[in-house]
Amino acid sequence: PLASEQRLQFHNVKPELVDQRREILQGLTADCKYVSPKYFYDEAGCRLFDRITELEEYYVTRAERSILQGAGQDICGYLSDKTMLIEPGSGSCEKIRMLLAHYLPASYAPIEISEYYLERAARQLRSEFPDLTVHAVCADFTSLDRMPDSVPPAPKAAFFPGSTIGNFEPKDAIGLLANLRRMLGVGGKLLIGVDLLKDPDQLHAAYNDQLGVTAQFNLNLLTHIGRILKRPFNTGYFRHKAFFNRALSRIEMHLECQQAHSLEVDGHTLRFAKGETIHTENSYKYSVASFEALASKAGFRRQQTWTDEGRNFSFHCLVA
Ligand code: AVJ
Repeated sequence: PLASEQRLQFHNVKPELVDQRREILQGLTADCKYVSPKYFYDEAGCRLFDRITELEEYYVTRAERSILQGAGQDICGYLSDKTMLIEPGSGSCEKIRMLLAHYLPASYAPIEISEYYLERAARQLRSEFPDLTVHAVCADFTSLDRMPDSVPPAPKAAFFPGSTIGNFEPKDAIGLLANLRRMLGVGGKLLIGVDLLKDPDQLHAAYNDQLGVTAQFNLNLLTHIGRILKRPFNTGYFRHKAFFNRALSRIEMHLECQQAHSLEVDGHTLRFAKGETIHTENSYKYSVASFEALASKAGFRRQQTWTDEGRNFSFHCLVA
């Protein structure tokens, strides 16, 4: 048996600050300003997201949890205990526990951009599952096309819950899935959670909660990128805006500027007009058929699908 410290290894391939700055500035100087939703998740953002998952209106996490609770054993039947289970965007590693209750993979490799989330979650998990080998990878999974060399090679399966895939425009979602398929190899399994298309009022409410936690989560992105850019934003100049875009089958989140102003960053003048928005997130909603079509463009075949009782959420086993 491996010593305890060998059963938890950290692999750091975190993006450089200069690259993050460049990426953010590229979005803020575009005609339609945008920032990638990965910048929601600094320490404060991770905490706010955890609060979102507990909101009355936010059915997503509850619906997926009920699937994993009810069908966990069945789902694990599609996995082999000989594989390394990778999880892109593992966050607090909350959901993997529902699988670990039924089976132990050869190793578990959470991939998370937030060091804060990753460290805490990996240590916590190791203490709860002493027989689990964990390779914690601090990385931006959107630009990871293979595991770091320091991670030992192994046959792989992937766990990608939470409808994180919904954050990506179809062409990027296909690119991301195709990357995963390459990492998994032929016959590799991808267990993926996908939010389902539903009543627009229910969708609207889930991203415009009464307590305003989603608004805080959205505005916190400005605080986070202000820190990266070393140039604080006045969050008071912006307002949370979220709506369902029916034609594109997605929730859009924006930060709407309430007062014209400009900001000097790294020799760029960022001008914000009143009413102009920074697009911070898309959250695509699929049917089982539309998701199957997307996955097949990335070379995956749908093997099995589970949904919750309210048919709010879907969980699929795809095969590479
Ligand atoms: C983590 C991307 C699935 O799109 O519902 C929650 C993020 N944004 N409330 C989602 C989110 C606003 C969430 N995902």
